[in-house]
Amino acid sequence: MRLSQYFLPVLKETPKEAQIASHRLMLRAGMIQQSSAGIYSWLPLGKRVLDKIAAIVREEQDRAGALEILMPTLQPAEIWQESGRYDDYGAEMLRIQDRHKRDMLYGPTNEEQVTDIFRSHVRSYKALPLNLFHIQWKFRDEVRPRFGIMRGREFLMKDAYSFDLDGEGARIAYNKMFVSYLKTFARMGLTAIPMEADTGPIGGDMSHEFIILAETGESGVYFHKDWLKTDLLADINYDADLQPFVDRFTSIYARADEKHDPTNCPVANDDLMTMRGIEIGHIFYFGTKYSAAMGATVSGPDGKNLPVHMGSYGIGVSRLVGGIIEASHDDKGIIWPDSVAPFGVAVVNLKPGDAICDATCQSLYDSLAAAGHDPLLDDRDDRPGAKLAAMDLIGIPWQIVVGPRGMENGVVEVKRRKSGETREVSAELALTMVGLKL
Ligand code: 5CA
Repeated sequence: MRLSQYFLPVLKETPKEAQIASHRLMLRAGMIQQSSAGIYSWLPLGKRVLDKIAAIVREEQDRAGALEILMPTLQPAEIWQESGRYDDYGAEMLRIQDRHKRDMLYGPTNEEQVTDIFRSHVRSYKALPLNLFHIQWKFRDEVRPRFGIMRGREFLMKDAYSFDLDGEGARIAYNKMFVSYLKTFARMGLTAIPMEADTGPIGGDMSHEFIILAETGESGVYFHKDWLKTDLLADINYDADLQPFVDRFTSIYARADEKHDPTNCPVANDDLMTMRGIEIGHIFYFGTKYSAAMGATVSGPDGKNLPVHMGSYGIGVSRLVGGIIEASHDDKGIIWPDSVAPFGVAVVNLKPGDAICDATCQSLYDSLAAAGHDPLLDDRDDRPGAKLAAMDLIGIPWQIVVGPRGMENGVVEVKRRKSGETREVSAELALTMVGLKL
């Protein structure tokens, strides 16, 4: 992508309305624009990051055996009346009437919708286990939308729904999602701690929130200090029994709760960490709550009809954009992990119009593009300082800076955004440094 032909409306001033770093930086880097309270447009740079995050989530859901579908944003009120949640959900639900005066709603979640799909088609336990997911916009009329896309009213969620014959099967499905979440977040450079949590309006018997630690987080979290020492990632095979692996994580005390109850805490005060965190995922096992209410039954091996056991598994895809920035930024701007960076490499031409600079930049750009590295070429006519500051602000992980002085000695400058390290090397070596196999 040539920056001269791109739409990157960066802001020089710090927007006053933004209270936390990720919101400030997303506005300054031209990633989003507010449309109304808690509702945002995604501009080209923001959209690229959102898509990269969604792609990682999708890949890891696939690996864990979940099947992708796409359910609508608008749902009929009837299925929510069947489950009993139409009235319970209250003012958070955006209710709409169509021209025929039919009651509809903009989905805050999809348990009812997916249960309706299931009961229309599945009759026998032989079709189980089944896990269906989608990545779709949700609407919740939050009392206090804030922190930009972090607590929006409209937001992008991955939600998966598992169907099993019994509690034991459901436990296996839950464990698969549990493990896939750890993998998903690790691929984005995040350490997410699974914490026992309340089930809220989704309901159910068992639930874990996946939380990344951040001072600006909205959740109060309590955990044993040993958590900070755990080796979080192990290579895991989904065919194996995942229970011992999951037990290893859940055996160390960690709880997401607004109020800590010291009388009920198994951890001694000296070992307890009290912090704040951002909830980026939440998984639930709720048994037959929806299947029993909505008649989603299958015939078991003995021919008896039984309601299926279900779980639901959410990831805040749009919230993750903010969460990753909270976890990875400095006073100059965003520091994207390579896996979700909007562009993997920026080639910065400090003197567009200079024949040697132009030719070197073009050749670097072509090689990077041919190798699939998502390069961004800053070919704008602007002050060198402003151009370098913009690349740091938008957080490009590798930057290759080409200027007339370096060119006299046949070198370009390679900069790693994360460490700030720079090296003067030949254009060829620069390509190897950013990961090109020459
Ligand atoms: N049906 C279940 C699981 S699929 C569910 O809705 N769970 S949830 O309510 O916990 O939401 C799942 C994830 O969506 C949360 O972990 C959070 O990361 C994200 N999320 C929830 N509310 C918002 C919001 N207002 N803005 C941005 N992200 C949100």
